[in-house]
This record gives sequence, structure tokens and C-alpha cells, in this order.
Amino acid sequence: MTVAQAVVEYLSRQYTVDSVNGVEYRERLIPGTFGIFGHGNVAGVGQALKQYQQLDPALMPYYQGRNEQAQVHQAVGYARHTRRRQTFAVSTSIGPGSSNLLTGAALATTNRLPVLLLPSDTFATRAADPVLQQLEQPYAYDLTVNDAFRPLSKFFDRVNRPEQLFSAFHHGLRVLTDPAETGAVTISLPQDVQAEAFDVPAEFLAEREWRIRRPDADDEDIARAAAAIRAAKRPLIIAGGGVLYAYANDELATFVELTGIPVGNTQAGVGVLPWDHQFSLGAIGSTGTTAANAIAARADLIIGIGTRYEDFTTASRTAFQNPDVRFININIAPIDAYKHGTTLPIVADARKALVKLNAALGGYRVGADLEQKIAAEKKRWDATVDEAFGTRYTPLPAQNEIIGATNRAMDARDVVICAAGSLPGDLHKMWRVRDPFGYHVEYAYSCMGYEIPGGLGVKRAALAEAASTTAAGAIGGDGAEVRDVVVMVGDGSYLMMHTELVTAVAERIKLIVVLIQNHGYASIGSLSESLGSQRFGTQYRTLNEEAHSFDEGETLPVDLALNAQSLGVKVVRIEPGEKVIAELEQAIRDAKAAPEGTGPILIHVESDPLLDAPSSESWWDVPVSQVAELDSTKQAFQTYTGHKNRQRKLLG
Ligand SMILES: Cc1ncc(C[n+]2csc(CCOP(=O)(O)OP(=O)(O)O)c2C)c(N)n1
Ligand SMILES: [Mg+2]
Repeated sequence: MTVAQAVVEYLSRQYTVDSVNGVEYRERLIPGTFGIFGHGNVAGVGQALKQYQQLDPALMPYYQGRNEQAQVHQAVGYARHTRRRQTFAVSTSIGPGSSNLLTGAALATTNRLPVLLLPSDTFATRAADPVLQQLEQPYAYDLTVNDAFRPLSKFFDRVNRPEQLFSAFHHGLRVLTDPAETGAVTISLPQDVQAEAFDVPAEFLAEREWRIRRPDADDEDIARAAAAIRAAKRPLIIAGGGVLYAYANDELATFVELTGIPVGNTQAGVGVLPWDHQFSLGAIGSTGTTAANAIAARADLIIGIGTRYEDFTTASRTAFQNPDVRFININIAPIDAYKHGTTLPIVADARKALVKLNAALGGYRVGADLEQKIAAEKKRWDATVDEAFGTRYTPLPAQNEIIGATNRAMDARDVVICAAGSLPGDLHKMWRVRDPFGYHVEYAYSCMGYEIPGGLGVKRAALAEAASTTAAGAIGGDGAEVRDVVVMVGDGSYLMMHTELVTAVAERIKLIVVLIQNHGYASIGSLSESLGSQRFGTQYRTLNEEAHSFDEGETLPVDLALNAQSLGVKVVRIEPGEKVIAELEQAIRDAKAAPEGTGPILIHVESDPLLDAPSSESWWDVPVSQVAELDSTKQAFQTYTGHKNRQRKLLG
């Protein structure tokens, strides 16, 4: 068989095995392959996919996307919803087909989510050099475009000879299924090698299981952490995505109910506790709630669980103002467990570590004063959100109202999707989550354009979950009903990448999209203003040629509703006016009521970009010019210096 045929057959027989709360799961690691064909893969991987489709359509289902990057986003969405047990392979042509994957690779690696990238490469034999789209660097003849994947991937290899296939895929899949190592796995496939025939040992093509590693915590580490917790007066947990990937939310709930320690969550950690849980302070950091940020400011012990401590989480290292604050970091990845210079790292699976900590802490509970403070701060923030959701601006609504309406219209098990713009921050602080799978905001890379393809990937996973009798279905809920997936996307992100709507049309996938038209970048506009740069270049307006400015012209005559309609999407247009919010809420309910198999539905609503979300009473470090001719910049620099003084020293 050919190298490409061996790749496809091998991938069809790889399974992940996991046990969660005594239930065993066995699922295909790679349930399908995306491909956009061109020279490089059209006759290699393309031929193999076609051949197996004819022999057995279930062996390796092929999926057609519209943009290579967007295919990676779909794989990422799928991987997160399946808690990293499954992902897709993505096959591309050489040159631009390959390099279009780079942003997707960086996103997957930054988010610690598995994707298997199979970019094609130039001839290994160099027979036809230089082939169309070959880079040709005079100083390094062995360099190709695909070398650009090396810094973005957790594993990279190039199969220059057929025999290298075995070790390339064995170690590639080791990394793909490793909870600490996972990210983009890239295996570059030269186009001539893909088509080359060779003898494949039967062992390579046999079924194989990859058991997800769930390492237990070291007893000594637990004892030291327990002692630190007992000595703490104002401890606070920061829960990240690692809690969800370890299925540790039940143990976390037990832990906080026994100890009274409150929880602030990162973007990836929304859903670790329901929003109204007594000890959930909601979002923490730059886009956090005032409740979480008030408790964090005075905390003497931070217990980070499954978090990378991104700058949004720590408010650029200003969130913790207690000079004696210490950190206990429970993380499966040593890089995260050792952050903030801690002497109390616990490198372990979050669930197993929490089970042990619970046992070690028997009888400990925080003081009544902290519990009262938690209740009071929660009440204050809930009232703030009620007001933001309830205020009616007209004719154009505030984004807060749109978020409130969407939240009310969605069921507990439905999933909201977002990635970039002003929405992620607003969702982080205000979204009232009720299910561990209910919130999916890509905020490690915050990549404009992730929203629609990422959402489509989640919807694929939701459909598979509902069809499955075991697997994610049993974990995520009752497994019977298909979750609705609602993408919330700004006009800027939509313009950057919306073409996977065509993919949803082709496969009749019911993806609900709420498109918020505010004619430019509300997020960066407000950031620019706060930094003294006066919203420069953040509005979509016609060019004033004399001033060479896009800031004062007319709003563009762009109609994104019509754009979506032209792609075959069912579109609902909400007209500005007094009834916007009621009509939007109803439109989402109607979209939810449509049967699966209807294809994508897009709801178009306009919003006022100048009506911001309630303040987090927090900060984010974005450097301001130290000298300037603009007064606005000079003033902003004064404010900036004040915040800089509150930043904690970098200790790792
Ligand atoms: C690919 C990419 N380019 C640039 C950015 C920087 N950026 C973050 S948000 C944003 C504007 C988003 O505009 P829109 O989707 O309309 O959302 P809004 O800010 O209006 O809410 C930009 C340019 C990014 N996150 N991703
Ligand atoms: Mg916008």
C-alpha cells in the first residue's frame, strides 16, 4: 500500500480509552479527516480517502471545509467539547494550503487542545524542484514552508522515507493524547512520499488504544499544601480549563462545600460550578466580577487548579495585593504548576489531587467573616448584572442586553461560543452558566474568526455525543437531546472568517449564529480610547482621502445579513427599535425550536458600540507611549504608571 493509504488506515484504528468516575470510555481518536485538495495531497491522502470511502464509508469519513485554518478551528472546537479525547486530522496541499494552517496550529497549542495536522510538502526526491509553491531558501536547501510549524507545534516530524511513518505517528499520537503535552501535532508529508508504495507491517495497522494518563498527586506535596491551607485566613481557588478536562467539577464542588473556600474562574474554567453556586464568585481578573476581584485582592493563599495564569486571569499580576500571598498550583503540566515562583506545586490530575486534598483537610473551614464577605460581594455583582441585562437602550441596544436575551433564550445544556472582540470579556463576567459544557470561549489565542468554525466543531461533537450511548453523552448530561450551539460573533470577526457557514449549509448542520453589527471594533475602540489613542482605525468607515483617515467618514453600506443569506444561510433580521430585545429572544427560541438538519440560522442584530459592560474594577497591562504629542496619550500614561506600581514582581 502507499504511505497515504497506510496513514488513513492507521488513523482509523486509533482509540482513546479513559475512565471517569468508574465509567470506561473508548472512542475513536480521529473520527474524521478534513481536506482541501491541491497538488501535494490530491493524489496522495486524497486518493487514500477516496479509496477507503468506496470500500467502507465508516472507515475514515472525509469532511470538506472552505479554509484550512477554519478546519483546524473545527477540530479544536470538537476536541474541547470531547474533553480532548477526540480530534480531527487536517490534510492540506503544499505551500499556501499548508501555511494557512499556521494560525490554527498556534491556537491549538496555546489552548492546549489536540489537533492532527498533515500538511503536504515538496518532493523528498527533489525530482521536480522547484515545484509550484516551493519556498527555495538559498541558504538552506532542506527548509520548506512546513518548517514554520516547528515553533507552533507540540510535535513535528517530516516523513522523508516511508519507514519513518511508524515512529512519526507513534510519537505524534503519544503527544496528541498526553494531557500535559497536547497541542498541535504536525506531520509533514512530502508529496512523492505520500504516493510511494511499501510494505506495512500488520502491527502498525492493528487497533490500538491510547489510555489518557491521570497521574495521582504526590503524598508529600499534598501534606504540604494541606498545611498551607490550614494556615490560611483568606484562601481563594482559581479554577481553569484543567478542572473540566480532568472531570474534576464534582470534586471541586465537594471541596468548596466542605471548606468554604470560594472559587473564581478563568475563561476556560467557566462551568466548573453553576453561576449561582454559593461559593462561586464567577469570573476572575481583567474581565472578572467585582466579587472575585475583591476577594482576590486580599487573599493570602491562591489555589490555582488547572490554570495557566494568563494575564487576564491575574489582571496582569495586579489581582493579588496581599504582600504575603502564596500559591498552590495543581496542574498536570509542570510549566503551569511552577508558575508565580511557587514552592507548593502539585503536578497531578486535578480530580485525583482534589480527592487527596479533601481527605487531608478533614474538618478545615474558612472563618465566618470570609463567608459573609463572599455572600455580600456575590449579591452586589448579581444586582449589577441584573441591571446591565435589564436596561433598555433604544433604538440600538447595548451588547449587555443582547447577552442577557441570549442567556435567557438558551437551555441549560446549550453551548455559547465566542473568541474575540468585546464579547468574550462581557460573556466572561456576565454569562450565567448552568452546565460544565455550556460555555466555550477560545480566549488563550482569542482569534478573530474562530467563532463560526469553532462553533461548528462543537456542534459536530454535540451531535456525536447525542448519538452515542457512552462517551461524552453520558458525561455531558443525559445524552438524549442534541445541545443547541449558539455562536456570538462581532462584525469584525464575521468579516474575517465566516465561510464555514457554507460547510454547515452543505451538511445541513443547525448552527445558530447571533451576529452583532456595530460597524467596527467596539473592543479595540474602547481600549484605544483608554490608552489615549482615540479609537484610531477601529471603525469601519469610508476613507477621507485628504486626511487619510477612516475615522470620520460614513458607515459602510455593508449588509452582513444579505451576505449570510447569499451563502444559503437562513437569516433573521432584527430591526432597531423598542422591541429589539424581545424580538431577539424570540428569534433565538424559534431557531432552537427548528429541527436538527435545518442548516445554519443567523440572527442579525445591530448594537451601540459605545455602551460598555459593567466594570470589573480591574486592569489589563497594555503599554502606553511614554512620550507623545497627543494630550490624550499623556494623560493615559499617568494612569498607566499608577497601575504599573501595583504589579507584583515577576517570580516565575
Ligand atoms: C486574528 C486577529 N486579529 C486581530 C485581533 C485583535 N482584535 C481583537 S478584538 C478585535 C476587533 C473585533 O471586532 P468585532 O468582531 O466586530 O467585535 P467588537 O470589538 O466590535 O465587539 C481585534 C482587531 C485578534 N484578536 N485576532
Ligand atoms: Mg464589531
